[in-house]
Amino acid sequence: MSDSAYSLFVQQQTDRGIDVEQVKARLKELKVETPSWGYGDSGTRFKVFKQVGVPRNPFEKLDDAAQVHRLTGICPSVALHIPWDKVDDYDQLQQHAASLNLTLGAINPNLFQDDDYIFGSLCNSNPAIRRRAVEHMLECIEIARTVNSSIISLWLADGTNYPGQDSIRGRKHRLLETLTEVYQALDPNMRLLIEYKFFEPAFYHTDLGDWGMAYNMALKLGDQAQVLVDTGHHAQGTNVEQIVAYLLDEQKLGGFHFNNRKYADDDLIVGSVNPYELFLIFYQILDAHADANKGIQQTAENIAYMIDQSHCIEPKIPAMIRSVLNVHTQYAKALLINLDEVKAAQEKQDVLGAENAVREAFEFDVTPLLHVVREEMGVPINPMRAYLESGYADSIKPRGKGGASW
Ligand code: RM4
Ligand code: MN
Ligand code: MN
Repeated sequence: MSDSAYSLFVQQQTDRGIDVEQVKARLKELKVETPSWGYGDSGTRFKVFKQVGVPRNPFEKLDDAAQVHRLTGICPSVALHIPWDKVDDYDQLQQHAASLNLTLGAINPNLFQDDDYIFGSLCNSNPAIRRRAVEHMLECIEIARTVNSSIISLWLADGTNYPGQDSIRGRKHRLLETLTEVYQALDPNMRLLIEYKFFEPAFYHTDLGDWGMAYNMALKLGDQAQVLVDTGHHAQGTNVEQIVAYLLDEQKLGGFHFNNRKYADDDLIVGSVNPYELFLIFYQILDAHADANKGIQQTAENIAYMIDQSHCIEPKIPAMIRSVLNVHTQYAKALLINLDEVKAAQEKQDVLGAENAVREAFEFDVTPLLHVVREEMGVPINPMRAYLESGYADSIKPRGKGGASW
């Protein structure tokens, strides 16, 4: 990247009233957690295509995640899914992470792959099965304690397939009861992030079907419970940015699962289908960050950015790098929005002026900026190329085929 491209960029942004040094600082501070399961084999309900070199255990998943962090500099933590990442000794797993310059992040309970859960887990009408589900959540809290993680990230697959199959209200009551027990077991530094999704695996109703249901549950539980927005978990056309803004304003937005969708819960590479949506999400976050209300500001600051991605056909490590780079790029663009200019246009009810002030930032090429940021962070200016040239993909081939999969 030529110095002149960067100088031109700085000049341009300074003229627009943007403090580039501040933008750089924000870009260096961003942290995006990658999911352990994104490194394993995954697929659709039709087929899991096995790839060569896929990690055979959680330790190797961390080895791969470490590559992503080494090259991008912004992915220092890895989310675990239990029991997919169950090990005998979590201290050992944490030490392995530390040796790779990583920490262990959100603990994701799995309440959907046990035969007992055919009619649900925390909402099941059978108290013995509800008990089992609560015990699993408590086990996850214990694991979080051991590995020094402060986030329990719950996605609940519960629901029904047919009208009348179970009492929707009854299930709602059971959920509040079971989650209350879970909530009470949290340490004071822990957060329970509640994720919603409108369908699948249940097809008639889902017990946490949308953000309002997750919000209501989080509100009833208390301050340590917040909503997690998985960007792929909305019906076609949903305005995800509005949900983000609303939850921020209520100080109930806890985190994200970034991915992209075209049709369903596709778990595609972040920003691959709709980068503008990602940009607009960051716009709402930055707007909340600049709010005079301290609580809203802090909520925006404490958002846990996580990727939830599954790779059916693409090589996993570069796909994850691509997602991380796309997040960084859209965040960089959003940081170029002149919020004062937007506000001034809003005050004049200048529709086109306001829209322009937002979109204009999206249209800048932030490549020179990101190159300088990476240079200063001591990571390769082109992490993808660096990965492809590193020989790492060859080095993991001896792992063979048939590694970890869900
Ligand atoms: C779900 C949801 C969860 C993730 C699982 C694998 O659809 O997005 O967050 O843990 O998939
Ligand atoms: Mn998710
Ligand atoms: Mn999902």
